[in-house]
Amino acid sequence: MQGEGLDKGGREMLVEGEGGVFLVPSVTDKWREIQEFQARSDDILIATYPKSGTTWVIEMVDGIMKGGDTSLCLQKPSVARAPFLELNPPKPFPSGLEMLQSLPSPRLVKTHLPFHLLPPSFLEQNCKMVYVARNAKDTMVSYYHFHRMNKRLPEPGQWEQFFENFLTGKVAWGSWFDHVTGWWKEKENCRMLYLFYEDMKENPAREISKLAKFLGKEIDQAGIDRLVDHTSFQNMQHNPMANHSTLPANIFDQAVSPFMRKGEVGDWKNIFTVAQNERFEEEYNQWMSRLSPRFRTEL
Ligand code: PPS
Repeated sequence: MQGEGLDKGGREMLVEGEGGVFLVPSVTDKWREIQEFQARSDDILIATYPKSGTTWVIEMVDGIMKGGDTSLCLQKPSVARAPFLELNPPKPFPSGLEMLQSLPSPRLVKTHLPFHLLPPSFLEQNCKMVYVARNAKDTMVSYYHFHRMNKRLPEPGQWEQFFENFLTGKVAWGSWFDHVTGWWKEKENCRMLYLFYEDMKENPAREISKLAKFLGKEIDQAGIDRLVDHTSFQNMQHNPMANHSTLPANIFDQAVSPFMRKGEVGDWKNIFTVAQNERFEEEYNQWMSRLSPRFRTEL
């Protein structure tokens, strides 16, 4: 994806992909290859809606898979330890598919795809899947700032415009509502651990223990303590192997907004107006039902 589907500033434009889900052309151009991806039975899929704690949970899972030896997590950037399945950046950067091909097992695979658009081999191979969901209000704010700094994503416009686009699913990877409920509905039908960002914030040691159990790894208390420390916001913020500072500014302009921005629950209160909050609640109640996952927007 070098020139087509880009706006004048070199940002990708939104396109309607499979099943009406909005994506970016660099992803839809590779759709067949993505769908034909051959998962291995010991792959661990880490799935999220964008800005829900992906990088954070990758660091936890990687540390657990390395037996709690966090020094081993410092050898490569996050994107090389858990390649992003559908990422297809301009050359010379390798695509997620290329990176995954050369990665030894057991691989960590990152995706933002909705459950129904997963390559079928993940289910055929009965892979373990970790899904992290974050409350929509904080996700929306984080995604807005990410659009400002990620020079490949579509132009976000003013906050008011982005707010509407997010609520109506007109953002890359589609509707937050469809995403979190789509994965939730499937959690008993496959080997999935469904986690919440807010729970990770509240008690990271508890969530790391849950992850270790799910992944079949025994980590002693000292290992859990090390992982809690290694994956704290402050430490990840200063860790070049986790904070994406290895990417050039023409992709992630961290001077506009750092990737590790605030890492809080409830930051939405600093930007939502009263009217936006009412509009949000109205939309939320239409989409979410008694059977949907429950979210906390403050701790
Ligand atoms: S991406 O681009 O979709 O993969 O982004 P993702 O990693 O899912 O989400 C980025 C947000 O997660 C926050 N983050 C953390 N919060 C708390 N603790 C830790 N350790 C942590 N690591 C990342 C990050 O700051 C982004 O949220 P905001 O609200 O923008 O700060």
